[in-house]
Amino acid sequence: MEQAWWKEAVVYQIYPRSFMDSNGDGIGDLNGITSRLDYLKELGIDVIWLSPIYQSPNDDNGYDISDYQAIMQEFGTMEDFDKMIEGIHARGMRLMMDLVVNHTSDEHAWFLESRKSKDNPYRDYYIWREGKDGQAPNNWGSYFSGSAWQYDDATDMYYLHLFSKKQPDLNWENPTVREEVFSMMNWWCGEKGIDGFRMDVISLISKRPGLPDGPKGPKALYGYADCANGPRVHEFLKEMNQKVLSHYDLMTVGEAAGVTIDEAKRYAGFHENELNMVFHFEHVGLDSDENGRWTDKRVPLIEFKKVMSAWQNELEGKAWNSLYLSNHDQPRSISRFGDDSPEYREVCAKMLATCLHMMQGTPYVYQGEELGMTNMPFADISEVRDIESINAYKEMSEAGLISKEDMMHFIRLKGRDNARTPMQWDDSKNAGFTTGTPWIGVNPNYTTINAKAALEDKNSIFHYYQKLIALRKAEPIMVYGHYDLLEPEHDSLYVYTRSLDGQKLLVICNFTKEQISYEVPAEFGGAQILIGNYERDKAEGIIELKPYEAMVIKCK
Ligand code: ISL
Ligand code: CA
Repeated sequence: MEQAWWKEAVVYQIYPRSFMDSNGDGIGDLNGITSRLDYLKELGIDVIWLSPIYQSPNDDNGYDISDYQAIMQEFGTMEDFDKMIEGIHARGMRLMMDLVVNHTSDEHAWFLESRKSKDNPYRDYYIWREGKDGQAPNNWGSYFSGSAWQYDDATDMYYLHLFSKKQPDLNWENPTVREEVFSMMNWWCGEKGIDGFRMDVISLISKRPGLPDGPKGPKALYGYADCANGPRVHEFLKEMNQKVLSHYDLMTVGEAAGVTIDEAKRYAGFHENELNMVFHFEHVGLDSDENGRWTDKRVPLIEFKKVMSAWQNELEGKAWNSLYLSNHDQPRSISRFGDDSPEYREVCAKMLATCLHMMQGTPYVYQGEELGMTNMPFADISEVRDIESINAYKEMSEAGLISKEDMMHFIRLKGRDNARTPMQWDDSKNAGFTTGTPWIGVNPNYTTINAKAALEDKNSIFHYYQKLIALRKAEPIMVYGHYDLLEPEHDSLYVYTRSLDGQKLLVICNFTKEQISYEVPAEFGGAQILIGNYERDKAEGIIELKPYEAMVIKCK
């Protein structure tokens, strides 16, 4: 397989609002990030994916952008940005920026113009339609509750917003919109020297002609906005590749809600000239039901293995995988896929990391994951800041679908704010994140779970991640090896092999707190243990796996 730096890299995601506050206003900022670059270097990561830092009224924490070429005042200045990127490059790391171009903020200059009149030159930058019998133009629902259409007085028409009403969708059918986006991207690459883009909901940019009604789910309040993988999305991305991406040495990953394996081969196919990889949502959809993520369903291991293995096997040789268990939109992986009790949190976090990093693809570490940060015990909706959770709490309870008590329970399990509580740096007030009042509450477990404690403990989760990341640099098989699932029907163990040039790795992960016997395949007799989360000297014949034990062994 062809080698590439972005295949060998490990990415670390920073959610800037919650990472490090340098000036005591309770909000993380760019100087805060710059002050912690040595920490990231010590962890060993190669690339930082930075969630949006552009000017924004913050209806959706920066995913609603009002100026793509200015820095959000709360986060600092363009000089702070230049200093930060210089610090990143000086340490041999790279910077991947979030690109949010399915929509802008309703406070973006383009939209302020667009809404003024039907013949405004910017009118066609967005998606405007007449109402139908005094109702919205179609039945689409917004991801953040309610209709996906907002009525606008000025011209007596509706505009489309797949997310909040402060996030109007851009009209990608308009070639001028595409040119604007491409020239902005060229500016960030050419003038500012960034190293890549993570493209927000890029699978949604091409809307189906005629914007037909979507099918209504059993309990859905609105029809499903059937926008994923629209008819022109690949044409648009090929154009973007030709006009922007191919001119630089970039890493690109498309966030692709609704992407299937076959579609991923188009977005990220080695010879498609679109993107390097996509984020799919199949494994993080396994604990959803007809009410979406608002349920206490857990991820069934056998199905998890099936989904992960299908992506591993079917993209092999054709396209590249991204590997993630958490990000700023997902609950904490240790709480969701594992066990965040004090007894098992550490071994379990190491097990999950092993299971993920040993697969084929580029691994993403979300801030705090390397410390085993957990979900937050939100007691009341007033402690929640996320527009998705707040709107769903209201909508589901008012519709009589889920009670307020149950919604709070589900928000504690699945809400996006679980990932957005401040990074836990030390055991001082506010976890060392800020000297002021943090914009969202700090998880009370910061007194034990924090970076300072982790750095002092050579057996910490942090040091385990450090070892895993270093191993990736030493063992090309970890990057390029072929993946095979063993024991597909085992409901407690995840076992797989990787093979490359006559070498073979065996990865064994116990996903339960039970002790489990497992017979190591004979071909691994005398194999060497590369990494594991317990002290162990024997890994052959019948072995007794401890709770959440993980190990990787390598055939000589
Ligand atoms: O997190 C979700 C619930 O599973 C998704 O619906 C999520 O909103 C979707 O993946 C799109 O996410 C991205 O675009 C949103 C923004 O709120 C998210 O933070 C971003 O990652 C709109 O820009
Ligand atoms: Ca600040």
